Amino acid sequence: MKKRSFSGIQPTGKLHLGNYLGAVKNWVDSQEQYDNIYCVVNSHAITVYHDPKELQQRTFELFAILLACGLDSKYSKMFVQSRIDYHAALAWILDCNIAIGDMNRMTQFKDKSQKSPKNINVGLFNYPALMAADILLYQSDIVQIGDDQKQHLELARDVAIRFNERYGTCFTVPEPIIAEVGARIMSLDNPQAKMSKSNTSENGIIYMLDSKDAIVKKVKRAVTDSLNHVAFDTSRIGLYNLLSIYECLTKKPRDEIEKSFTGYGDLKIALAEEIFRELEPIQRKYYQLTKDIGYIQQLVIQHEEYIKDIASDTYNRAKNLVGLI
Ligand code: AQP
Repeated sequence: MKKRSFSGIQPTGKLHLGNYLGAVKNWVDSQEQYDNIYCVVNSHAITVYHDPKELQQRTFELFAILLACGLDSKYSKMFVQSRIDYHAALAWILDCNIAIGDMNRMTQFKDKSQKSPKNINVGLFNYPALMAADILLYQSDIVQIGDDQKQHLELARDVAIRFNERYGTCFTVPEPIIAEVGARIMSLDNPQAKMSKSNTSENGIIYMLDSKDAIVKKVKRAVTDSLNHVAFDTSRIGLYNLLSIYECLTKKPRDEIEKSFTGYGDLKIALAEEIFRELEPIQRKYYQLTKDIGYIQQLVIQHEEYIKDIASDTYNRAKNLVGLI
C-alpha cells in the first residue's frame, strides 16, 4: 500500500518560487509514489488581515495554479479546507491536548506577530493546532514541507503521540519530508529573510505568474556581495540563495555549476532564463485553466465526499476516545 502524503498551502497571497521549490514541485514530482491529499488551507489565511472578496478569489486562483504546476487528480485528491468542518472541530480536541508552553515556543507566531503587531489574534496563535488537525485527520504518513514548517510539524507529531498514549491509538504519527535543496528560498533583496507571500518588498519575490522581464529585473537586482567569485558558500547568503535556486531547477552537480560561471553577471542571466523556462509552461496552463472558472469550481468539490469520509472517521474516533457524545 502506498504511503499517504498530505500537505497544505495558504491562499494568503500570490504563489511564489519559494512555495514552489520548497513544497509544490516536490508534491508534483512525487505524486505517483504516494497516495496524496493536498489542501488549499484557506481557514489559516484568515489569521492575518485579509479582504474577504480577495480571499475567495485567491482560493480559486491558488487551486488553479496548483493544477497548472502539475498536480493531477488521477494521483492527488485536492480540496479546500473550509469546506470540511472536521478540521476546526478536531483542532479544538487537539487544543485541549497541547501544553501552552509548547505553543509559546512557535517561532512563526513570533515572526508574524512582529510583522503585524496590530493584528495578533488567537487564531494566529492557534495556527499550529489547526495545522496538526489538517494533517492528523487524514492519517498522513508523510508531510512534504519547506524548512519553515518543521517546528509546526514537530508539534503535530507530539500531540499525536500524546493523544494516542493517553486515550488509545487514533492518529498516524506523520514524518516530515524536507527537500535537501530548496527547503528555504530566501528573499532576493533581503537574503536574511525567507521569500514569503507576506514580504513587504515585491522585489525580493519571484511570483509564479511573473513575466520574463520582471524575473530578469528582480534577479539582476538580487543582493549578492562584492567578491564576484561563484561558489556554494553558506556564509555568502545572497549568492548561496541564487545558486540553490539554480541547482534546484537544473539538478546539475554543484562543482559543475561553480565552473560554468565567470562572475555574478552571467550567473544571474542564466538563472533568470532557467526560472522562466520552468514557469512559462505553468503560466500558459494557468491562463488556459482560468478561462473556465466553472471548471475550477467543479474540481474544488470533486473529491469532497472521499475527503469527508476519511476526516469524519478520524474525527469521530477522536471524539469518542475523549468521551464526547
Ligand atoms: N521561502 C520558502 N522556501 C521554501 N519553502 C517555502 N514555503 C514557504 N516559503 C518558502 C513552503 O511552502 C509551503 C506552503 O506555505 P504556506 O502558504 O502554507 O505558508 P508559509 O510557509 O507561511 O508561506 P509564505 O509564503 O511565507 O506565506 P505567508 O507569508 O502567508 O506566511 C510550506 O510547505 C512552506 O514550508
